[in-house]
Amino acid sequence: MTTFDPQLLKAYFVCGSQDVPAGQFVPTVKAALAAGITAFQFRDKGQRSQLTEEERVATAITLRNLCADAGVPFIVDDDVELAQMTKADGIHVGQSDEKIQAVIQAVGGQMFIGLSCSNQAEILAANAIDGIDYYGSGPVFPTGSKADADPVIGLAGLKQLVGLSTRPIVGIGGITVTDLPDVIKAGAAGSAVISMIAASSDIAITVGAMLDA
Ligand code: TZP
Ligand code: MG
Repeated sequence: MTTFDPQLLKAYFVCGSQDVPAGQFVPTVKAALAAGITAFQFRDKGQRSQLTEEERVATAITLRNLCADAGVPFIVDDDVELAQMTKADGIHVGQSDEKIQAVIQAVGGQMFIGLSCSNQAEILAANAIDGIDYYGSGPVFPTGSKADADPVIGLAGLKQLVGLSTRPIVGIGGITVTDLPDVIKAGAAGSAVISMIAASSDIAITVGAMLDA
């Protein structure tokens, strides 16, 4: 079990098969790991997923092992069973996913726990719950990667949530290379990104910019 360290939020790659061209999920994550990402979240979901349920589990195991070899925490989005099955280092849930209290009951102490919080009320409610390690807040900017994304909060909104939070926050949503320093200036511990890495023409340079921000 990897203990939680806020530094792992610095260059946080979120990805599923729906985010990359056919057959490119594992190679893209491999390239991101080689480039030095500090965390990987397995988030394979929705109608655009290219995987069957069986392939999804097999791919999760493959990526779990690649992360372990690289010494990078493997985090599962929104699936307690898959997180337990893969002995994930962490799980990330949204406000509308499996209820956070049930997730803490199920896997608290076994893995670290992240919760999406996109407004003041959600941050304040989450602060009062023991057993959460970090918050993911956004979308900071408009995103094309999540159909049901919450309203954009902007850098000012991110800064406000950081001010209210008792826990480290990773910014998410529409973050591009030029935004990275601003996300850190707003007080976030790092950036969580899909397309910045998944659609990058040079993953080593992109991840390098995340680490340097
Ligand atoms: N949660 C809030 S925005 C988002 C998620 C999963 C999508 C982030 O993707 P991108 O491509 O970095 O905007
Ligand atoms: Mg979710």
